[in-house]
Amino acid sequence: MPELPTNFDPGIHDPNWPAHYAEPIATAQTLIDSSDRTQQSLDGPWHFAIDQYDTCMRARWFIERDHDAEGFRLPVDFSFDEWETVPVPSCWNVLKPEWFWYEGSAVYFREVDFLPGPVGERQFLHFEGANYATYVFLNGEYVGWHRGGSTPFSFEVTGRLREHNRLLVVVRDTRRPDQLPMDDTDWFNYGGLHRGVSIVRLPTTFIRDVFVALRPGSDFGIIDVRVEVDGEAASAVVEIPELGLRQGIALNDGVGVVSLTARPELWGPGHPKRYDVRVSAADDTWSDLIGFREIRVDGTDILLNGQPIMLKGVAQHEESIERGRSLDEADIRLNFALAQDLGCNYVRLAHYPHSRASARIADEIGMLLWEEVPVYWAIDFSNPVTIADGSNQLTELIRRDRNRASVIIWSVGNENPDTDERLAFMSGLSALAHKLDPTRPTSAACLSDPSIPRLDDRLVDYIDIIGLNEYFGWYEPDITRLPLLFKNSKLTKPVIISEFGADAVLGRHGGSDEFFTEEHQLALYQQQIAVLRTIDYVKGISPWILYDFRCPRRSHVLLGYYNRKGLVDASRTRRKLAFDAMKQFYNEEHP
Ligand code: GCB
Repeated sequence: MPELPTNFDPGIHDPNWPAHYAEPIATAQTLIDSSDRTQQSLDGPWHFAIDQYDTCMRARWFIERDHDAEGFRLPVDFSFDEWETVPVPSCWNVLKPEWFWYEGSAVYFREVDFLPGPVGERQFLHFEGANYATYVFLNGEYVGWHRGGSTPFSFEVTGRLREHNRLLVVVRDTRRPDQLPMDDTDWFNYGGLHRGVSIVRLPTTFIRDVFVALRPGSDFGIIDVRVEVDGEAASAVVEIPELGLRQGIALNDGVGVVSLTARPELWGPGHPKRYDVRVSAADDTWSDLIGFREIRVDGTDILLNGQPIMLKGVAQHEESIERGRSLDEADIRLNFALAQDLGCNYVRLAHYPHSRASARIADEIGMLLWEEVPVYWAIDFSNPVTIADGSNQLTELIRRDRNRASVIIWSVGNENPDTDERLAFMSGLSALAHKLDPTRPTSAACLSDPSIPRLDDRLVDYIDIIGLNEYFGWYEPDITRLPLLFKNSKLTKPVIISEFGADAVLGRHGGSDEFFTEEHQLALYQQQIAVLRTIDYVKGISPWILYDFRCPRRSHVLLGYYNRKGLVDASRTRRKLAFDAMKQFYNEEHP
């Protein structure tokens, strides 16, 4: 290594500054189940500044060095305490017009008062979701970072909190080809601390994770429980009082499993019954409301609680025009209410993990869900960093939501080119999902070869349910070729039409052959429905998409940087003509 020149200033001359922050990294292994814990919320106003040149991390602002070794005052480029404030959670893009298109780094700062808890208490800084890379600094020290824009992560900060703390967080949403999603997507890249932040306070020995599920194939009679404890404990206890169950679990290296014989009322749309489940170990207790149901595939059928089900669905992004990706509870309930009005029993949450609250509310109202990781289009499938990131995001999602009865499918990606590298990557993710959760099928939204047309994606052999995106009548103009797709594809697994659709500008009317009109979208829906209803292995449909969403790729004057394939407009209040056509179809009798 050549010697550094004597005038080398690491704050401005070091091209390798990111390497100084490579460790520690928060992963699914360090994740805590924070769902029902004592938390000190850190939501609310945080000081905020855009940091386009990453100066905070290059020049180590977080140290807050404002005097030199001789005690002379130094000029500094930041003023954390005087910066304007923004609410957390939020996406910076929607807070000020000049931040709308900004992509890059931004710095968040706040003071945190902390009252020490009982002796032995452990504290974790917990983030529900921040897009994309998040770097955390506490009281002048680097705590660690996380990558992935939609899943939760935590850092243990036991012993590092004082009565008054200075907490600084850098969030960077630069799009890059090696990330998930990659630099090219069909949705808006919202940046920031878009979900909540908290300090989770736990005893010395605590329950890190619990997985509770009805065992598939057990005649609805066995509940499997897996408990993971951090710290010294030889056993745990699980209770489901309403079922009269209380059972000890021996722990081995902190992990224990037990099978309970029970006859729970089965959860499902129309009967979203949930049970209070409690686990205790040492001084810690954990509880959750959990529904018990079985989802499995039999030939070309999808069986919910043993009965074939037709998934009447719709796809949706996580977006509000006012709040970006920071949906509040009312937003989530409104979206599900729209889907229910459409006649849906199922929603595809595309193309990345939506918030934890989504699946909780779906559990409560009896809505079935497809959850997905952002393995979208042509990500860097052979890059070991991308592979690790993909596996980690999937693991964080599954660990967060595998107790949710509403979630019936883990999707490992969307519309990817059928290369060897992609097959290895995505078959690996499907296997990982099965390993972390043997109770749910996997899927992916596959692309057909439109020239034949035929679906012969090799990934089909590695997933349980075939997702199929097809745009006959739109990107493939000749809709009369749609039946050929099904005739030519030899499919022996259940198929969900994970997307079809057409753009229509709300209030734009014209002939059924005139692009971007409501009549054209309506005609396409009618033609699609006429074909799809005849294909016996189509066991689910989720048209693209419930409501219009922002999209920087769509500069057509009629689209105005929105994808307008919604059945409802972006305000989520006004329906287009095709809404009723789909609703009518869904309201017919289906098995
Ligand atoms: C697709 C993608 C989706 C796009 C949609 C479209 O196939 O999966 O993300 O938004 O098409 O509108 O082109």
